[in-house]
Amino acid sequence: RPGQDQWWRHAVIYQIYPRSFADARGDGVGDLRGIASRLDHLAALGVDAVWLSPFYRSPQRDAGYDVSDYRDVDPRFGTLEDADAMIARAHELDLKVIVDLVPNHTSDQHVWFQQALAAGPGSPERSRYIFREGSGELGEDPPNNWQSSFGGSAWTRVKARPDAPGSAWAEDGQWYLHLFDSSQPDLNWENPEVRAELESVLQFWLDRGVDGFRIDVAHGLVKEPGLPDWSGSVSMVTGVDEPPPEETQGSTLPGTLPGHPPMYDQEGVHEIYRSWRRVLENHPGEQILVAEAWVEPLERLARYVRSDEMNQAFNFSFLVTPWSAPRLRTVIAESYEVNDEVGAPTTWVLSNHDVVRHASRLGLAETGKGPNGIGIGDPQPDAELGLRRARAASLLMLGLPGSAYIYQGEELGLPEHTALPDDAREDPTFARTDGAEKGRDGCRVPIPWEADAPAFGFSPTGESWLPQPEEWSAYAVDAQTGVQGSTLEFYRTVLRLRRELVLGLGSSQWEPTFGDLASDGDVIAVVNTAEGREDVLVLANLGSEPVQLPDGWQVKLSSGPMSGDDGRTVPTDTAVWATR
Ligand code: ISL
Repeated sequence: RPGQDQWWRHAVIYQIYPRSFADARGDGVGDLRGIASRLDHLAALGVDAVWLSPFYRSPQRDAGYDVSDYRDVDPRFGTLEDADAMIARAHELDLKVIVDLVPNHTSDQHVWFQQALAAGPGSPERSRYIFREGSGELGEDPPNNWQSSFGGSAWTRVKARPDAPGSAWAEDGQWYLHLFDSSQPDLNWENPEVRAELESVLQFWLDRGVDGFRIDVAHGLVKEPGLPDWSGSVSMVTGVDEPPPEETQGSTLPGTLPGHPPMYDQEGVHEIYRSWRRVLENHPGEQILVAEAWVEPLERLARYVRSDEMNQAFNFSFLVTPWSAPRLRTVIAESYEVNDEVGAPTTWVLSNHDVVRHASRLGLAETGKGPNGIGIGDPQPDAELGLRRARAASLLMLGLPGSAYIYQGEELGLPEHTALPDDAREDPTFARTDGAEKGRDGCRVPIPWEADAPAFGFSPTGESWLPQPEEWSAYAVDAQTGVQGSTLEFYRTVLRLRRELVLGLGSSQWEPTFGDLASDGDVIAVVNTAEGREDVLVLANLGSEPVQLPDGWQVKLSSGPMSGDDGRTVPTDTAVWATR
């Protein structure tokens, strides 16, 4: 089958959030040795690859997305030797390893930023970042009105060094740009030194044997020249209905589009990734680049995925779509359409470390809101409804051709922790919005492994950097193992069948039997077909009425109990795989 040798075209990739996966050393923070010791769980689960959020040296102001040394492991997570051992263990288990690369910004503790502060305005050291004079008569206002994704201005003024009042630092008064926390200064990608350095970091991890990179904020590296004011939204780059003019397609010049945010999705980013793809291609084996880019519409996102650019991009359009059959059908159809054009598979994703876990998100009465900081807490999600829909959504996603991402704990049906005490929260969003946004800690709570152990087996000492809810013993891996109908056993079966049937590699068509239902109603019905194996009907009932499985199809697997005398009725909020 074409592409079968290209593992990433159909891979199921499991996201590990290192600080919350497994803590071998007992300090309450997960680490690389902990990960290595638990990889057999993932092999048994049946995934093809793992992606690890950053474990590099970092002051952890944004949980490691603030890197102070790209070529070292943070002591909280272990050592470079631990990283090597973890990669080796994964490969022994036939699991690929994708690491996170954070090229948009460094930590303010990175030696480059420290040098930039010391060297002062106009220096080559400052030109690795985006320093500007302030506006207003005395430069006392930020250079423009850009807002940080975490709240507040995207600019911070260089402060006087406390031990040297009146020093050159106090005088220079420049501001630096940070699209995220003030501890995450944005790099200047116009500077060739920045480009060379990050390519060398890619090479460093390729040489350590990794199989790919997830590129953080891949749409953010290049900014529109002049840094013009912007008052639109930046949570997802939208509003670009027109493809860019022909002459800017594939050009290396930053393109300016009307209604397009000046800090995201500029044309100039594509040249960077083409260059990276060449770095990967010059390395033996088949490593991949995955774009984390909150870009809509899907046509625009697909421009990151090309044979000479990224291999994949997270399909966040799918993730943010509420529980509505017509809307999901549209996104699914468009996902195939735009990706077919570039000859790449689409991806599917429902949860990650930045969004409310889908077992809770889908249990919210109001489903129209965005994924970040949605009204969790008010009203509280309906846990039972959320889990039922989450299992249905996962069965739908994993039955569709393309690669799929799952986030640690979703295989356990873990909900969002909605009752974290405020003083336990670490996400900078919470402080930067004065608590108006609760932040992303609720999806980052350490994993329960053993129902009866301290910290549910996350850590041998019972420590846990975020408190785990008491009722999580029921979600523990050991409590679900071997239990028929548990979410964990459900995922294991799903992934085994997906592999056996090679569902990731098929092509898809809407099931004609459903006629109007499939095109207008509350049912999503897709037939996943591929030469040399049986067709699989993937059907999800999102409506409030049960529906009958069409004639000629036999149930292979369902996300919840089927009903009807003959077991051929698909209840509401349930999905099913069926074969003829
Ligand atoms: O505002 C956004 C862009 O349009 C965000 O959606 C942004 O793309 C997203 O928050 C990026 O997230 C990633 O980078 C952050 C980090 O905090 C997240 O954990 C990471 O996934 C900064 O490195």
